[in-house]
Amino acid sequence: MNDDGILRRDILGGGLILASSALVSGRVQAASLPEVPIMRDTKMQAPAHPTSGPDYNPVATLNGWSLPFRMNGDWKEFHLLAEPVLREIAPGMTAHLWGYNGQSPGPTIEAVEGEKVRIFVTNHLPEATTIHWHGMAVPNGMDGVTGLTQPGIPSGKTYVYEFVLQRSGTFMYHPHADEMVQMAMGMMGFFVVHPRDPDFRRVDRDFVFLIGAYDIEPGSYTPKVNEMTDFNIWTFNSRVYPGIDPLPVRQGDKVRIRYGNLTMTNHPIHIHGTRFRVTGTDGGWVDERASWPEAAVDCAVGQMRAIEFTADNPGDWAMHCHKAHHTMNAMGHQVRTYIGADMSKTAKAIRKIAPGYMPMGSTGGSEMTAMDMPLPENTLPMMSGSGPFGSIEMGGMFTVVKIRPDLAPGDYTDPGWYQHPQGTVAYEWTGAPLPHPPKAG
Ligand SMILES: [Cu+2]
Repeated sequence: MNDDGILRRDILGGGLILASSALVSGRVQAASLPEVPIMRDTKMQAPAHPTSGPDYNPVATLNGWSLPFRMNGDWKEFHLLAEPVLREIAPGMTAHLWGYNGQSPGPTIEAVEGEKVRIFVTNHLPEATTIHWHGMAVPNGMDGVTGLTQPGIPSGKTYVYEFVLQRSGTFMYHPHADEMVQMAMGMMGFFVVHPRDPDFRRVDRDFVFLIGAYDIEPGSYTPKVNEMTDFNIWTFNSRVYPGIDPLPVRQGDKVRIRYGNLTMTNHPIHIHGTRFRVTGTDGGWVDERASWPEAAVDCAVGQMRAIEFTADNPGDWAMHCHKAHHTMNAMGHQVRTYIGADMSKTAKAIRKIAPGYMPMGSTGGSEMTAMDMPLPENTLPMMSGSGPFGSIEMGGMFTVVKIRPDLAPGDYTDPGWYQHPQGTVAYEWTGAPLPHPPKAG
């Protein structure tokens, strides 16, 4: 118990996170606040089946976790703590964000269609906040819009939201209070309402993540909250590649991936090596006969998409936003293009007045990854991450779906790099070359 009267409990990574649901239950506790579970581990916590309340197939949150709950009679009770957090964006860079229960985004809330939920929200931010339950049919006074449906929750106070989950699907939560600032600081989370019948649209693995964007100047720690278009940190769950968890999948598994977009622009999410079907939106499940095939699907601002596929093709398959600038970290967009230009004389002249000056690649951008340029404190190279064949030349919204025949059911540990069967990797032509190879530079 802290001096503010709130019981916090740090949940250690790797544990069974729903264990606390059994800790406190029954009407005896009706008058007390549920404890506030806190997570600081940045690795995905393996999905844990509920030990109380109705059964469901839990989701896996990339670089995140699901919020433990307690049953109080037939009410499922959660406690969200809005607070400043430290979020490692990727090894080498940490940001000062605002979030919930130790992290940005906040923990995923999971419950079941028809359940009564009671969500305590304590505000430890320096200003008022609320929570809006995006996409959910709640009583109007539970909708969380400051001034319209409730007063803002003042700093230091706790408000209670109570509603019945009307339909299953994929939802989000975020503040509707000083929205531009609070969302630019990372306040958001997923709310998954599972179907009453656990066999309805059942899959073997169900991943969730939120798409976010920040403008954090190299060398600084806090996002510039007034930025409208020129962001430099493009994230899945407030992480960038190579800090984003891979998605380990067992060959033959039915896989669902759900994502929501709370940035200022749209993000076409693309997965290599498979085609998937779009099976859900903010509006609910897409009727199976109406779901449509895609290999990339755009997610507009304030939308969610659920996609599904059968993992029949083993390998390491890239999954990324298809906007090329969104798979880069901390890049300056004012840099001039010198492809095809001989910059050696110019660079020499400029170095006389600006020692260390280096023009951006005259053979393209890849040489930037090889150049190990000195970086200011607390930032990341534009592109990084090395794979079995060298630099992956990616950052930002990029990760890998790792489909393996030998993965155990329910095993979410990173299986390492794919071992390609002999004769299945692109190879160099060693016969007679073209007579005039292109000249570099
Ligand atoms: Cu994007």
